[in-house]
Amino acid sequence: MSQTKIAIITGITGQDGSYLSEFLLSQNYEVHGIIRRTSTFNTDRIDHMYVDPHSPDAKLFLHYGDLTDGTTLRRILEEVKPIEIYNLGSQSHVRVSFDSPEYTVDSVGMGTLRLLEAVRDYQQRTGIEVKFYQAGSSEMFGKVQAVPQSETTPFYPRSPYACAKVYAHWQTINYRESYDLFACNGILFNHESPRRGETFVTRKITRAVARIVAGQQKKLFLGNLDAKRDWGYAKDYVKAMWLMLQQDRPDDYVVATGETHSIKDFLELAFSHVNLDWQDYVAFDERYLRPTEVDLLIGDPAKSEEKLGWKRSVDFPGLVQLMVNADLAAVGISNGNQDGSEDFAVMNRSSAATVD
Ligand code: NAP
Ligand code: F7E
Repeated sequence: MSQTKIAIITGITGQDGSYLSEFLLSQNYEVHGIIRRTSTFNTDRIDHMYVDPHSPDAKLFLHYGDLTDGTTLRRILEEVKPIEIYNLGSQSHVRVSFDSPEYTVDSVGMGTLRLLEAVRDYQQRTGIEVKFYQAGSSEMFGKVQAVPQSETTPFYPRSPYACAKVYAHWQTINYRESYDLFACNGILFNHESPRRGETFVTRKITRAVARIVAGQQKKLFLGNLDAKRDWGYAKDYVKAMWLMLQQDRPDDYVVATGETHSIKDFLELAFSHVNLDWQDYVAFDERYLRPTEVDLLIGDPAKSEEKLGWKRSVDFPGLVQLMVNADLAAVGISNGNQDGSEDFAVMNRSSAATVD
């Protein structure tokens, strides 16, 4: 009988953590997620997968922990004995990282170091290999030094978040080279979905479109509309994380679509999907500007496509449509297109408050 494959995911309650859990469960893994204790439930995105741990069918287990708490990370590693760790936990909002730089750097930078140290000690003591995935970001390219950006493009981070991700990136490489860890950096460009946090620009737009159609919102306040991003579908991107850990040798990979679009392009597609003109609804608010902006991101996915056999399944218009459709479903409007409807079941929480 083959041994159960066990994985730990930090950040399991986030967008990517939820899709990765679904994917690993579909590959017959036992999945252990690290969650933060909060005064209200923060498990909406994973509740549909959760089975009472007393049941013999349980394959998803949750442990309280935090990337700022190294002792607990070590304890969970010792208890769970994983073969793979996916480090997705982070304060991931770039604008917020300017407001809370110390906490951002602690969770993103030091958090990664704490986890790497735990893996190093566990592996050296037991001789058991634990493969490690680090959730790197296209934000590390910041003020871009080449177009498109690939694995060899120099970093120029432009936020506390991006600086911390660069630190985590190099620590991951350093642990690979110093201690022979199977540690990989995914350099993932923006990836979105109906499960995207409501304060990231894509979801803020698609949620506003649905609420405007439903008569629940009149205006959408945004910052810089000229920035360009390489946007893909999150469900596609978590497969690339897993593929990296299935290779013979650890390495670093860019995951992207190879296309770039502005916020205006996204607005145009999202509003026209419901026959509205975005210019009638969008207003400027300077509080959404950042002290330093990342103007243009476009990734070169050639290495991932060639070495991992990875390919995106959803194009830019398809992504916008499935996000708008899921948010329409969340306010009780069906436009006949079921794209994204399975995510409506997961994200059925249309708060009365306008979140921005
Ligand atoms: P997300 O939706 O913001 O989820 C972040 C997760 O990290 C949540 O589960 C959150 O828990 C958890 N977390 C936050 N602080 C933590 C801490 N101190 N200790 C432990 N867990 C903590 O982010 P995502 O979009 O899924 O992204 C996943 C990872 O990829 C992140 O590291 C992000 O920086 C990185 N990344 C994302 C993108 C993208 O476009 N989505 C691109 C490149 C890289 P709560 O639910 O309790 O808040
Ligand atoms: O901003 C502009 C904003 O917050 C995109 C994270 O997952 O991807 C994400 O970071 C652009 C920026 O994502 C608003 O100025 C305009 O130029 O959706 P975002 P991000 O900063 O690209 C990377 C890859 C990550 O790693 C991060 O974790 O949109 N923008 N008006 C706005 N952005 C927001 N949030 N809100 C606005 O009102």
